[in-house]
Amino acid sequence: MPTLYTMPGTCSLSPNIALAWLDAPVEVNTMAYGDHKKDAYLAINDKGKVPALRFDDGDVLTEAAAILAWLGAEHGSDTFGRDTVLGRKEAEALSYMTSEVHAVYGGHFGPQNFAESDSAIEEVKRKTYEKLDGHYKRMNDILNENGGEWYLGKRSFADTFLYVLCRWIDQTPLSYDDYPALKQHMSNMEADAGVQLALKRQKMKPIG
Ligand SMILES: N[C@@H](CCC(=O)N[C@@H](CS)C(=O)NCC(=O)O)C(=O)O
Repeated sequence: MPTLYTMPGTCSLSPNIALAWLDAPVEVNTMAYGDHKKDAYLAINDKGKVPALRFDDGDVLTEAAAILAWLGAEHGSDTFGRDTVLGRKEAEALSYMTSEVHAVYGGHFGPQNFAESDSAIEEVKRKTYEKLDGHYKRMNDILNENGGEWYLGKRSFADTFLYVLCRWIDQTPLSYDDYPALKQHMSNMEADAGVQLALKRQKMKPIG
């Protein structure tokens, strides 16, 4: 059986929720924070990041959007990863969330990777929160335009990654009050049995 490697608090929660929704035969290995930089895991994913999906033959798939695409193709029904309008929009949303929105969080989690002096680091952080605010407003609008329950109007893997991104708002100076549809989406997700199972497997608690 393939193994999904996760760590508490991380974006690997997204494929973990997807596994729960599909009831897919994949084992979840939740590592302690720090194990992702140890030799045993670096031999699996030399990027030292989660998620990673290791297959029985030793092949490893990294990148959340790619893992979700594989899950949809291998274990999904008509709503996950198929060539429908929803499937196309799901791929678009996941690319946007992982490569645009998640990437901006580099300026929050590691501003020292972008600047050296204290004042420059402060500037990086200020610009990071400005950019994130723009992304959250855009996602809040999209959610509203699609009826407010699911990001694309119907449940998709985009909801799993949106939930991860919304949890992180809590760690920034941004306020949930500015994104009411996203706040409601978080509560809806936390009422879902699959989300609750994934949180438990990843040693995390609901926050909405
Ligand atoms: N582009 C990757 C990003 C993966 C990533 O940044 N994972 C974070 C957790 S959300 C991580 O493992 N960080 C640990 C580190 O960089 O030390 C993806 O979409 O899967």
